[in-house]
Amino acid sequence: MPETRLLDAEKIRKDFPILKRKVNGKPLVYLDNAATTQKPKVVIDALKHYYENYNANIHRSIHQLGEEATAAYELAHKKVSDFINAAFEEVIFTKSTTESLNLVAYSLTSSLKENDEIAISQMEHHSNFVPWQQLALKRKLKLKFIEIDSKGILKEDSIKQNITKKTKIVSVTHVSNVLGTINDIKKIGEIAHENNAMLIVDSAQGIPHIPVNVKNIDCDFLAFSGHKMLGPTGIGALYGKKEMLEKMEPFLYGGEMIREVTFKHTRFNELPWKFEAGTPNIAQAIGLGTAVDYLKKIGMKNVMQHDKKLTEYAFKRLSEIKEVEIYGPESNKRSSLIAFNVEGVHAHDVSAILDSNGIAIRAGHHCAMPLASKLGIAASARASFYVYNTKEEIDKLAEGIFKVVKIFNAK
Ligand code: C6P
Repeated sequence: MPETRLLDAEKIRKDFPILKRKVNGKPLVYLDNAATTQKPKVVIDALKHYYENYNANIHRSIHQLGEEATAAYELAHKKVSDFINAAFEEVIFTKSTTESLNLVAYSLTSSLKENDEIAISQMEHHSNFVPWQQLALKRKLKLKFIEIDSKGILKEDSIKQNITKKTKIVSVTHVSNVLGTINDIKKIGEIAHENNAMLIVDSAQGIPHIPVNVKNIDCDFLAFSGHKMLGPTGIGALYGKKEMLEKMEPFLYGGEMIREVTFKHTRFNELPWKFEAGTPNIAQAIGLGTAVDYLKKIGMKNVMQHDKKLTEYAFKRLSEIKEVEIYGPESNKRSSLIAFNVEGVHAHDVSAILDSNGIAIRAGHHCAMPLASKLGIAASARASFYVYNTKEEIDKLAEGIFKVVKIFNAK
């Protein structure tokens, strides 16, 4: 299908069985897509079809079912690597972004020495924060933080100050799951590479909404989760440049990741299997491949345009409510989510009242506690959008927030 076709959210909604349900007697308005997205019927069917027709372990059994499962699993690998313009051997399936980032952090441990520096940013999710913090503590490394400005954008001078010749690793989020900020990862990568540091990108909130070409970004590693891009839970991926992955130690040892084992030594398998020890999440991988097909059919440029338009509209509607404080940059500099607070009302109460109206959002620290402390808040409410959301749903969100203001008589 050509990329120029406009995205028809009403038509897309019909592919998602869950969107027909009611919550608290009201039609479900699902605006918690940054936490996880809903699944189209084709993805649900792919899982069912695998279990009902060719459930078997992969890369082991020579029988018919084993051959079919192996072929489907490898096809899913190909679809995901093509989706981000990577080579087949450069994409490792993991269970999530979290596991992907931990894999890199553990596997790079032996290449780091005391006083080496790692630069992350103040807006990182715990998944791209705690692994580096713990690694720094264990190996006596220095962890540096690229600062954000008052609009929630990474400060250019702080990027330059914190990435120096001492820096070995720069690991930043593509899109903040709280501020919505889209970071210029290509530019950060250029600065990292000028200093001989590697760039790791947490694209958990990027890939679902923005066309990603790893060769163009020139990142060394990039992590993402299937469940935030219409795929099942339990499947994620790590892209790594081939030369990097070849040098790296395996993260897990066991079956599948070996070529030969003797009583004395082990020879590891070729990429990407060297990093996929044990029986993988086969059904989930196949489901992710189907989700990628679905997104490609819509066209990622259309996805991005739709999400951008909705976010701009939501930003405008929420900005009209004087009791609402929005965190992060202007709508044209952010991806498809808006975190906010209603004056005098705890975010959990905002969420509970919206839920009673069938509207699902997230409230809390969003697994980014250092960022919350930087913003001077304990929690925020967050609405996040995807391909099946409509302007009418944003209007319902705005009406719901007006109700919150009325109930709490916030000033
Ligand atoms: N953020 C949110 O509601 P996992 O849980 O491994 O699939 O993804 C982790 C992760 C990493 N980085 C970013 C930027 C993320 O947003 C997330 C997941 C969800 O914001 C759940 S905490």
